[in-house]
Amino acid sequence: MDQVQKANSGHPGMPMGMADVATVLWSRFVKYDPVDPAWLDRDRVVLSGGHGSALLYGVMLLTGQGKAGDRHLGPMTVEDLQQFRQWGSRTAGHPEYGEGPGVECTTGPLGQGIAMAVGMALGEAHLRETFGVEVVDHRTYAMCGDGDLMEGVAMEAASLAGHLGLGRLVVLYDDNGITIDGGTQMSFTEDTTEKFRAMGWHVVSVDGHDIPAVTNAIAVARDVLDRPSLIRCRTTIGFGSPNKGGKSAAHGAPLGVDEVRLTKVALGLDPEQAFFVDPVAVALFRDGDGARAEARSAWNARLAGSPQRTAMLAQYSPTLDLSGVVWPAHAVGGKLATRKASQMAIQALAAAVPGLLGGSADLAESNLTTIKGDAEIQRGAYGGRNICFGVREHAMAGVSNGLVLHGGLRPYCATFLIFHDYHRPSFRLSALMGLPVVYVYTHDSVWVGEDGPTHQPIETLAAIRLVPNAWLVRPADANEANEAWAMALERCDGPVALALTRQELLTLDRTVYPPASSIRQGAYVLVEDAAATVTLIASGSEVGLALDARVALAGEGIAARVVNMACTAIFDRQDGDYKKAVLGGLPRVSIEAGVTAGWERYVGDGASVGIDRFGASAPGKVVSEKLGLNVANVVDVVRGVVG
Ligand SMILES: Cc1ncc(C[n+]2csc(CCOP(=O)(O)OP(=O)(O)O)c2C)c(N)n1
Repeated sequence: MDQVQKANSGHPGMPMGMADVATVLWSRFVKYDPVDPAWLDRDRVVLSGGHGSALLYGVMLLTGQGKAGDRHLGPMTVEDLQQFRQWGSRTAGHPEYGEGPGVECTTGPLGQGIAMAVGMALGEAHLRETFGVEVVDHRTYAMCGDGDLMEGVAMEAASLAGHLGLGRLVVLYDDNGITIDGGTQMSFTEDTTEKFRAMGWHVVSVDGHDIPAVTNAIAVARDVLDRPSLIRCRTTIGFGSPNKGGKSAAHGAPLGVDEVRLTKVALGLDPEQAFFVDPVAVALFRDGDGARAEARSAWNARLAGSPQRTAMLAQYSPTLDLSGVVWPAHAVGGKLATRKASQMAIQALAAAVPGLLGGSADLAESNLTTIKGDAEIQRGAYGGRNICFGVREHAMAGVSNGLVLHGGLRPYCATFLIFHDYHRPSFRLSALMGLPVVYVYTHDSVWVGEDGPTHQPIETLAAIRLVPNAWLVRPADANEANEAWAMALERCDGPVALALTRQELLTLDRTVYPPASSIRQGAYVLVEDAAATVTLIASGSEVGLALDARVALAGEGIAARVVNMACTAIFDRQDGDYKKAVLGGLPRVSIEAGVTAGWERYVGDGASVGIDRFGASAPGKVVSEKLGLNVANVVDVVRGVVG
């Protein structure tokens, strides 16, 4: 409460209500190494209700965990707590991944933490089966509130965790009956116990302020290994506060100086002292440090003796060596959908990258993402690399974030491009945390065809490009699809979205055009022409259209250059000279099967051929023709620009 009071901003209620549970959890159960918060075999603890961050920072202070001298993972100090929510501090309003020990992921958007915890538990199960329980032997805990359990993403993830029987996942639910607007009777009255049981979970209910009861519940949950566990901890929000305890008033505003004083008195604390760290509390947390150090050295010894040691440590390396990949070769003149080329690339990569795993939200047959010859991950058999996410796009992305956060794994997840919107909040977190999740988006334009406007992405490419630190790569042919995959797996600091076609694209002749690897610069000049009076800029499937339009324009005496803009985010980062050389000084026309918004940045006073309306149900070729993605329209627009 002192953190929140000093910052004059934040959420005291949940930290005070869950302090008892957190104390039991960390002091009695969580496996961690005090000197190395990044120890591979530590238990993961996710604070899904990120608004309760003050609790996590307080616990970290008491555990004393931290890597000395490390700006990000150095031990939490009282000064850190005093800087709660201030510019440049490690104690942000909501926990931010990499900022401080014990922050396993960024949380705050409710429900995401549950999905990430499921991903971590799945990652642990997979790696345990791969490398053996001697070296992979940890658990995942999550703390959540009513808000988390109301969110759809958490329900998708809980359903998947129940289906998979992730027994080493234990969720501690702060069942305080309070959210911001008041009591949960206003909006959340289902039987959570029965709901989770129906999803295949072990569920118990305890008084969250009864230390022995909480201890027993966690101990029992740890022994239930065939199902995830939900422990409903009945708590009082703002516990100890005489006037605000149990009320939504404690949720999201400082208690106030007077109420802090009254609360301290009620809890038997000295009201004159702020940020008081009770040595008794410190001892409670640190008494077990000797045993913790022993556990860590025993693990070290087991790892040293394990035949899997080299392979395991290699798999945990954040950078991937793709030099051994035997890429599929695509001959000139062939025609291949880039989703099909991606399927071939996945097989090649899976043979060389053991940490690669992933799947689709029930569209594996369309996204073409299955690793052939590898097993499906199912209940009790986690060693395979094909994940059946079911129709759960949102949890799929959250779980993939959790898989990366766990370490040792490079996940991809797949759906139609149009359903990016179904998991955009998790995609945003991939970008915010800098996690290299690969998003495989097929059916990337109105060429989807007969399924109609519900399935035809129009604004989606532009929407993805708006997310900071995300790369959207739209390869123009099969060889560029190989490059796009290589870019995706070589990236270590953020997500890569691959936009791939359902329809076939001509494989470009690289003896005529620059190599496919040129897309690594984001954009490149595909066709230079000294006589040109216009530059056509296209992405993905529209590169072929630009080339066709160039031929037609030549017939009218208009010479055109063609630029392939595969990834605007990477192009934007190139130096000014390169950008100038690519864009050139001529009038410019962009061509992309999506909204024209965003392209003004590249065409300036030029023009954009695109689709600024929803699509229509008809064969793909017909839809794209009717909506102006055809040679005649491009020629018309160019004529308008070059006069
Ligand atoms: C996706 C999302 N929607 C809304 C919010 C805003 N919000 C933060 S906390 C909260 C209420 C959460 O209630 P509960 O989980 O019961 O937390 P408690 O009141 O017990 O602290 C809301 C609506 C959010 N952080 N994330």
